[in-house]
Amino acid sequence: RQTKFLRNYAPPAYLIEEVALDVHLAPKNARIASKLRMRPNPKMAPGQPLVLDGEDLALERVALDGKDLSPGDYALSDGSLTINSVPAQPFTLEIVTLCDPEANTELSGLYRSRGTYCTQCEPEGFRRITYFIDRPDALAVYTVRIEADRATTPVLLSNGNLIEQGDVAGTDRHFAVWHDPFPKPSYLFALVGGDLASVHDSFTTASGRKVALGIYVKPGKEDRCGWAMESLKRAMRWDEERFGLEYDLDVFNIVAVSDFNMGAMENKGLNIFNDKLVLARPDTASDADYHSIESVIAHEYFHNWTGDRVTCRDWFQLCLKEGLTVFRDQEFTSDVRTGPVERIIDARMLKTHQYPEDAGPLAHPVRPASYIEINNFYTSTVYEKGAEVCRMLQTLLGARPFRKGLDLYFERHDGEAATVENFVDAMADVSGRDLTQFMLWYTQSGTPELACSLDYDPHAKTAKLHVSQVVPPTPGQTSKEPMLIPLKVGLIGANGDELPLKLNGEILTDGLLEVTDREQVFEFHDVPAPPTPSLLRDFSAPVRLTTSLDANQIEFLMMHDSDPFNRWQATQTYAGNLLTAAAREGDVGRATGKEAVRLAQALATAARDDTLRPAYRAETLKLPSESDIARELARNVDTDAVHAAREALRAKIGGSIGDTLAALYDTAGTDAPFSPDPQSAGLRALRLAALDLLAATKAPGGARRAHYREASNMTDAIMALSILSQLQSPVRDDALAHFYARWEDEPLVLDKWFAVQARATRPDSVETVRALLTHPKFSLKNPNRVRALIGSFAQANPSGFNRADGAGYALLAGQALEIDRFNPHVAARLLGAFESWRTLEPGRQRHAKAALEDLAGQSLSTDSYEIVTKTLG
Ligand code: BAL
Ligand code: ZN
Repeated sequence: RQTKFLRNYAPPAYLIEEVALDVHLAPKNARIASKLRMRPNPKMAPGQPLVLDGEDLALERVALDGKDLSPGDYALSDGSLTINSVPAQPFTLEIVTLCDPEANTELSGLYRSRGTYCTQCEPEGFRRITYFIDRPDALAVYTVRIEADRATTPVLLSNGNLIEQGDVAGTDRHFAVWHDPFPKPSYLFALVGGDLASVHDSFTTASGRKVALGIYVKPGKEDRCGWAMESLKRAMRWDEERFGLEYDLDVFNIVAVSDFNMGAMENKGLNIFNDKLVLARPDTASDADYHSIESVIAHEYFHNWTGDRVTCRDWFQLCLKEGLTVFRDQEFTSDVRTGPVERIIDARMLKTHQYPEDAGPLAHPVRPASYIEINNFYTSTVYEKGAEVCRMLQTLLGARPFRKGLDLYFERHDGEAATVENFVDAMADVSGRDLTQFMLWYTQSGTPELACSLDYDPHAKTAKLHVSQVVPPTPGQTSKEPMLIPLKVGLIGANGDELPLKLNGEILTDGLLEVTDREQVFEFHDVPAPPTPSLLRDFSAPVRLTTSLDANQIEFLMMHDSDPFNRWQATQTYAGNLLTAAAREGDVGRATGKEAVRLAQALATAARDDTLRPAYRAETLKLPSESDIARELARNVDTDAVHAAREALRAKIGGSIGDTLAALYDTAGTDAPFSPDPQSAGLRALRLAALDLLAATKAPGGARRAHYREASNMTDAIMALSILSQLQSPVRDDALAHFYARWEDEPLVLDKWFAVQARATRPDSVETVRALLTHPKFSLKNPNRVRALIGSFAQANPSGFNRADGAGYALLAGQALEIDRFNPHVAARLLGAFESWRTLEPGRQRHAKAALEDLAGQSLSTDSYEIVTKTLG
């Protein structure tokens, strides 16, 4: 269990220029013959041993320049093959290995599930296919011949373009040869073999290249590929228009598989997807699924440039491709949907997942300086905070210079493995800015805390904005430097008008302030009357903002802020203040007084406002989640008190503005036929947000309005089912039984059935989940099912998971331990649910700590060991 450090980076001693793989697929013993054209790296000291990574492989043959090596010429260890003496000139290395795809339950490397062979090589899976220099800065050109049984495995795919295919004479086998002309690291290698159906389309790039597009799925699922294909074509066009980036091969294939550790994988020219993020039909997929499919299809496609054409030098630079690509997919989704709504969704996601990570024992910088197991660093910090860092660069530089910076980055590093410094240098060079301080966003962990207050001087007609920043200590980083924080602001007059921002004799047209010091004052001039400040507009930086605004000012912003993000944020802040007070004091009355009625009235006004998009109005109706409240409380959290406070406020609002909510639920978009487009989805979201509040009331019209049986699409059905599943009533049991009977043979839909029950906040939710673990349709081996049941329980049922007697922790720990024996990646991710245990009240802390200590005493994979020991701290 070695810790790897960024500071110890050294280039590889040998380079691989060309790879020829000959892969003979067989369920139990796949045979992989590789022929590598190699040479010593001229930048490194000569004469070093050649060390190749390898894991779970049976070695059959090693030959150097055509001559077989004997075991005395090399050393085999657990994780490597070392050849002590290789030529100082270019040489050819041939290696033949065997692996067992069916026994590969880690789902890393080459595996076979449900009859389909597929690969997952990021980050270090290629070494489970053949011995190799399995690191991202070893780029090579690949030619891959795949051979398999023709009847059971008719489809053979790999990266790049298909150059040859045919039958193996005199046998029942066939082959295909794929060539990828673009040098790539091994983590982007992919191979698929199976009995798959496909749908095809084409896309002509701006410069006229006709690209054949294919989506491969299990036979019978072809009718669920339309949305993914449309999303792909939208993404391809958008990347040309927005960033001038065209696709570069003749083929772009996507394969959907049912057993996959990740969401999807950006292998060059052959993206492999978790089928959850491809397959959609109105009766099987919800609007949330359509949204995810669109954005992940785009994300993986965008990696073709940010990740594949320019890759990462080492895994410490993971944010270079992931943060940037998330930023790009967010921009895409924002353009093809409702921009402000997407900003809200992204900010909420960051606050829900990344802020707790940044505040807990697993905190790490966007570019980590060390790791034990890189699989544990595919985190919200690397991805979502990494995306915010790119967004801040765009905000600080402006959209055009940012685009120029990106152009320069591609010009300089196309075909290379790059670093964060390379990216930021390109931005600095095009803008002429010194971005040294900005680099702290990549190296300092923790969410900066920004405190703002405004002083108005009626005589001088000035408004002074006092800003102070603190970056809290995090594991391994006790003292921090002040950051460069883009702070977008506005001043709003009493009548709701925006006031001009006069600062240092100039008008600040974009409202952008740059905070650079621990304490700073910005003095605005010619301010005619006391304004209300609107701060951190458009969520211009991933910080925690505290202000001196009182409830009246926040209410004013709920009504008048012209910045849609902040107008929404004002509602959240107002509700959040009520909820945290109620939860902290264990007094639901704090959440149901006259301020709650004022909030309800403001929500009703927004919900009825036809000038606002329905999707935006829906977001406004959603109260802060239980995890939002727990995060704001930060210590001594009693999850039952949090739940009680939120339920009380929901019921109060549902009761206070029931007529408005009922009118919205009964009318908004009900007569239109189903379409997954953003406008239609927005109308459904508004209806369902209204239903959610109505259902909280104990009145007869409450939960019974959830008309599960009348639902004509999955969005309505799953919302109704999730409301009914909270009840203690035969209505719940009937609905769940009906759903099961209808969908028991559709794995992705059945996942929803498991998830809905795991999320339902009921006193017996631990017992419900335990019972479902023994359900015949449950399997620990399928990551989607595990995430649906155990993951939903641990991540989306705060009061069930954190039950005061510790039963939820014991459940998670026991299941994760079992999974850890065969799939460490999935187990370690589940264990991330313990990350906020120190914020809980003492009783729950004791139980969580005991569960973690018990785990720490077990024999764990490296993945889980790192999470458990760091979480214990
Ligand atoms: N590279 C792993 C999957 C993704 O983030 O695209
Ligand atoms: Zn990605």
